[in-house]
Formats: sequence, structure tokens, C-alpha cells
Amino acid sequence: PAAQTAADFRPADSRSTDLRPPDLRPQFLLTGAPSRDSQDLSGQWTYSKDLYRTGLTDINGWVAKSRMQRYRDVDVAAEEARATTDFYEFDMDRAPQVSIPGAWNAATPAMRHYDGLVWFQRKFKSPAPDGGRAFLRFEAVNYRAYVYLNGKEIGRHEGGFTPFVLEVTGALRGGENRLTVGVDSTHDAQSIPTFITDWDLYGGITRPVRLIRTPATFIDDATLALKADGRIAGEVRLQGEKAAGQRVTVAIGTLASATATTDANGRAVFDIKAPAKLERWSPDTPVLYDVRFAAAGDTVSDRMGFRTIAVQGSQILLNGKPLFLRGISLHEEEFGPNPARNMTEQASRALLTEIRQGLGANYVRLSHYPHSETTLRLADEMGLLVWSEIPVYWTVDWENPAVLRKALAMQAETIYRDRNRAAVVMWSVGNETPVSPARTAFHGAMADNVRALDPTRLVSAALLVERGKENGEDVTVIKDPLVDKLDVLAVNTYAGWYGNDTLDALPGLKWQVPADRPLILSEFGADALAGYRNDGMKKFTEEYQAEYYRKTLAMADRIPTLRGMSPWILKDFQSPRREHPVFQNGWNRKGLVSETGVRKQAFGVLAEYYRGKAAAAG
Ligand code: GCB
Repeated sequence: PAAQTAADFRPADSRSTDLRPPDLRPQFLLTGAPSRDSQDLSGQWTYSKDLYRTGLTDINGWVAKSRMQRYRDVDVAAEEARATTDFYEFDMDRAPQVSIPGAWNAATPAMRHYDGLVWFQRKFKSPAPDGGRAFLRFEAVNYRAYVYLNGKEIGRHEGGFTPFVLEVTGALRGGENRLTVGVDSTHDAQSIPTFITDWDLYGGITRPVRLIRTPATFIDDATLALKADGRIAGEVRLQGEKAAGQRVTVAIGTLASATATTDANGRAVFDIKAPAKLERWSPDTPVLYDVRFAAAGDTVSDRMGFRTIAVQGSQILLNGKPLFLRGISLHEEEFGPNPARNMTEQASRALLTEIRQGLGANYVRLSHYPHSETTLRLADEMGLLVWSEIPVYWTVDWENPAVLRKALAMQAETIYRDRNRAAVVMWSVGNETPVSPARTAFHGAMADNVRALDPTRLVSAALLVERGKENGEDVTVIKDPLVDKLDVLAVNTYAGWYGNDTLDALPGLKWQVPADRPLILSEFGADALAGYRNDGMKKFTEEYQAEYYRKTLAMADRIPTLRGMSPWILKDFQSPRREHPVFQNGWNRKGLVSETGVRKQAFGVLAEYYRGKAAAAG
């Protein structure tokens, strides 16, 4: 082979490449995707492991004319039958199969701890484009995606929990098409999150993939929101040659309709008086309306709720009324011993029903990343308020502007995806990040970005608390300059689990927090192995966890500005950090229910507390 330099060995997937437009708005949103005709590409895909990344690496033509490039549009069996001198070291058509969507970790025991590149392929039939446009919409690929259609690179994406849309109008064939996706699950010091978390980094195409066709000029984005002043603000964006000067109509059920005309950029804005009969969305009255947007012969629709959320002094106001957030934290893991992070509607409904009905909650913290679109829509339908966050968790590379750009883009993708969901009331800009000037500037930029993108919701972050002395007394305080950027203060507190406090000391712990700001306990929790009982008040027993809840709730009751909580966590979840061979075996055991859904004693403690709170609220 020809001489090779170090640069020649650099994989094609250079990690610093930022492919997003500078204003952070993804090139295509297709906000109305669920209402469009589409071809669901879920089902059996074939896959091929590629730990050495040979399929992506073309070392000076040295990978022997792509003998290993899995994305090639080649029928290997047919080539072999022709007995040429060429040969291949892959065959995506005869590779093993896996069900998509779903993480590969649950596919076979051998794939359980695989962390690297895997190629996926699916063939599908399609009519030829007929003057319209065609897009692939991926709801989530964890963590990096390299997408090829019929051997041609279509695009890439970084970030494991947000959707991306790639245009395939020019690459789509009438008849059979070969879609190949390289998925790289590895995380590093510059990824979000980094390689250090407390959950399993499921790899793969974890959410649905759809082929969507639109007219040549189409509605790319359409949103409405009820503002504090009682008016409904809206925005519609068209894309395509005829996007400018189009008449756009919007209808909210049969209650109201309005029209506007797009500007030179294809953008139209609405400012509609809220109809007198409009029922406000709330957990008790999760009323949704059919909203229809039409322009240039294209139509999209959505089911939307209308409500306001605001902060006044230390109160959180929903539709103008004070609110206590009776919540729980949730990871995206379905019930069962071998989750694949496959949030079918059934799986999501089971989790949210346990929260809404079982616990009597009105709120869920969707941690630590944007959950599936299915879950967000069910929260709207079932009446669960939502805290949403992106995985700026523990630590990221605070000093690195490219990483900040990544975080802002991820935040933007989340907000554009979910801003039509009434359930979402809070955007969080971080979880438990140690205070430093660079970190605070990073989160500050995120908070500003969120407010610019969505002025109708609250901004928060899960902060760390400190213990200090005040007049000789032990106090819990928040010493974090980030509080200036937040509407709602949120803290994670683990006194009585981590640290040296006895459970009996908890109710007496004094909190010194700002009097003019709402506070929520974004986390507290203790591990318990379901069924481990009657062994005194030992850690990991159900009794210890239940008593920890009683004492922590007694402590919480003495914080005058407390407006809600989302204890850690609904269900036991897989985490490679947790390797106690008797109690954990790869599971974080802070769930109120086990991995298979068995309720622990603490479940009843929290449910009873929430019944009391709900009764007091009337
Ligand atoms: C935390 C983290 C959460 C962990 C939890 C724990 O503070 O935010 O991701 O899983 O503690 O179990 O320690």
C-alpha cells in the first residue's frame, strides 16, 4: 500500500465536526411528523459489529476498495456467486437480526456490554419521488449516527435522545432501497453525557425511524402556546421554493381559527385572542384540542393543551393557581428484567399509570435526557406535568466552546420537539454539576438559550446542596451563583443515605434557602432490594428505605418554600456503577418498585404522603 501518515489513519468520523447551522435550529424539523403519512421502518433489521471501526475508516484506499464498508450498496451473495477476484468481509443481507427500535444491549448476552460501532441495515420498497420531497426522521439514535441510503452518505447526527431529519429526495429509488446506519455508542470527555454516568448507556436505534413524504413546499414547523396575558402566540414555518407569501390558516378545534401570511423566509406568526370557551389543561383536566395548520396545499395537525405556568414569589402557578408538584423521577426503562429502552406506548403507559394512579402524582421528572415522544404525548393525555432535561450531567467539558455548542443544539432539538406539549412546564439546564466559574458560565448560556427559544416555560437545574454552620447550628444551604438564572430552585439531597446522618437526625436538619423563590427536591432516595426485609434497620432493606422516606418527608415539611419533589426514582434501573453482588448486580436499587414492577414498602409511604397533599390542596 501507499505510504500512510498519521492523518490517513484518522477515522472519517472526526469528532469535532459540527454539522449544525449556526442558529442551532435544525435544518428540518417536521414538527407535524406524527400527523403525516409515513412509512414506519420499524421491524427486523440486520446488524454487524464493528469494534475496530473498519466500516468507517478508509485508510488511503487501504481498506482494499471497501471490502469492509458495510454501507455499500452491494449484494454480496450475488457477487460471490459470480466468483470474481473481489471478496467481502461483511454481508449485511445475511447478518443476524435485531428488532428496531430498541437498544442492542438486550439483543443477545454477547451484546450486553458491547460499546462501540454497530452497523444496521434494512431494505424497504418505495415509490419513486413524484415532484415532492422525502425525508428520513429518526426519533433517537444513541449516540452518533452515520446514515447511508443506497450506498450514499445522507448525513450524521450526534446526541442520543433527540430527533433528526435528513432529506433523501435525491437518493431514494423507486423500488427497493437499502438503508444503512452506523451507530457509535461510545462516549468520551467531549460527549454529552460524558462516559461517566449512573445509568446504562444503551446503544442503537432506540426509537422509531420513518420515511416521510411532503409536497415540494411544506410546513416544517408549527407551534402554538398560551401566554400569561391570555393570548395564544403561534408560529408556522414553511420550506420550499414557494414558501414566501403563502396564506397560512390555523384552527383550534371548532373554537377558533386565524390566518396569516408568510414572510420572505416562509415564516408566519399568530397572535390570537384565546376563545372564551377554551378549557385550560391541567393534571385534573387534561383537555386536548385538535389543532390544524394548513398552507400551500400541505396540512399538519396536533393534539394540544393550553395552560400557563409561572412563578410568583415562592409560588409556582398553574393557570394562575398555586401548585404543589407531587412527583417522581423516571429513567427511560420499561418494566422487565432485560429492558431494551424500547418505549412502546404500552410500556410507557404502564410506567406513567403507576405514577399517576399508583402514587397519586401530578408530576414526573424525566431524567436525565429527553424521553420518547410517546411518553411526552401520554403525559399530555394523562395529565402529568413534566420536567425535561438534557444530559449535562455531573461533568462535561465546561471550557470547550464546541461542547457548549453541542449542548445548546441538543437543548434546541428538545425544545423544538416538545414545545407543543402542555405537560412540559420546566426545562432543566443541568444535574449535579460541581460549581466553578466555567461551569456556571456554561449553564448560564444554556439558560439564556432556553429563554430565547421558549419564553413560556420555567427554567431550573438540579443543584447540589452544602452543609455549613450558621450561628453554631448545622444548616443546609445552596451556595451556587447559578440560582440567579433560575425560576425554580431544585436540589438533590441524600442525607441519610450517602453521608453520616442518622435517619433520626433528618427531620431536625435546618434549611436556609431564599425565601422569595420556589424550591423543589429534584432528588432524594435510598437503595432497597425488593423482598429484603426483617433484618433490622440495615441499609438495602425495604424497611430502611421506607423509614428514610418518612424522615426525609418530615424534613421536607419544614422547608417553607418547598413547592414539590421528584424522589429518586420510580423503578430500579440498570447501571454499571452498581456492582454489589448481593444487593445490586448491575442495578441501582433506589426504585420504589423493582425492575419487574414489585412495589417496595416506601412506595406506600410516598403514595400516602401524596394523598395527604392532594387532599390539602382540595
Ligand atoms: C444522583 C444522580 C442520579 C443517581 C443518584 C444515585 O444524584 O443525579 O443520576 O442515580 O444520585 O443513585 O446516587
